[in-house]
Amino acid sequence: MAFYMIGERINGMFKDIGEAVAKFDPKPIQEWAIKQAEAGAAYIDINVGPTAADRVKSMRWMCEVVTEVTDVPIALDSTNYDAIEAGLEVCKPGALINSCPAERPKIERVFPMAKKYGAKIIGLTMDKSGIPKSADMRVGFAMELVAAADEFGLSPDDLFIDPLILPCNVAQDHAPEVLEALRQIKMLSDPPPHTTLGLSNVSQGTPFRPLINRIYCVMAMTCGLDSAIMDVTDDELVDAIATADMLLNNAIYCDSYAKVFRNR
Ligand code: THG
Repeated sequence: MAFYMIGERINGMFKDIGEAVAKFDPKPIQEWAIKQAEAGAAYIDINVGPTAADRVKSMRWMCEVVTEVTDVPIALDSTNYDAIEAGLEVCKPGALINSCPAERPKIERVFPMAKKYGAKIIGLTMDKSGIPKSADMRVGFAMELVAAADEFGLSPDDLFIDPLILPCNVAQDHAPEVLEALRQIKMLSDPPPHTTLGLSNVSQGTPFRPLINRIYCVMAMTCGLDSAIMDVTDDELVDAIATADMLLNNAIYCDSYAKVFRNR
């Protein structure tokens, strides 16, 4: 089991990217694509952000400009499935759809689309009524998503389950529930689905962001986390992941294991 780092930085919520999307200026987007690829990102997340005028047009354009500068596959981050499909049309097979909740009409739109374009899916452990608190309810939604993958002809390797971490300053009680959900999600099927988190969510609004991200990531890895949408340019976070991966015996020890992880 290798750990997949998903670069979070090409998101219109960041000022430089939001401005680039508004002006259709490819430069900051391509610079961040190259920087995250060099840092070892397995996927580059693309989110047009909250202010994009036309999400379909912006997503297609952002995918095109990223594809021009790197072969690293794209994670299409949107709740607008027309925008995701527009992106898939210009991406190579092997993209990641971010994301689909455990809700029937949405599953019926997204899962066949993944099959058609040879994409993988991040499935969210939530439905119309929002994000549940308990591990048990998160696992229940994960079960529905694992069953849906089988129904639509996708393998567990095509599915990443995201049990949805929230900021610890406002939803502290969710953090241990997410860890327990991760443990159980890894027992739902054999082979199990992948797991992921929007890691930076956990520290939003706190003054100790890198420390909280790094500690929670390692804790979650011991519970079965095998990917994260994260700041791949945070060297201390990447080194912590490389070390945890080695100590979990997922990667063979060598004196330069952290370097090997980054250059893999
Ligand atoms: N699950 C899935 N996808 C996701 C999330 C998730 N995509 C979006 C998000 N959550 C993960 N990506 C980010 C990107 C940035 C930040 C947090 C999560 C972040 N941004 C700064 C902030 O809000 O403070 C912005 C700072 C700035 O403006 O410069 O923290 O959970 N599947």
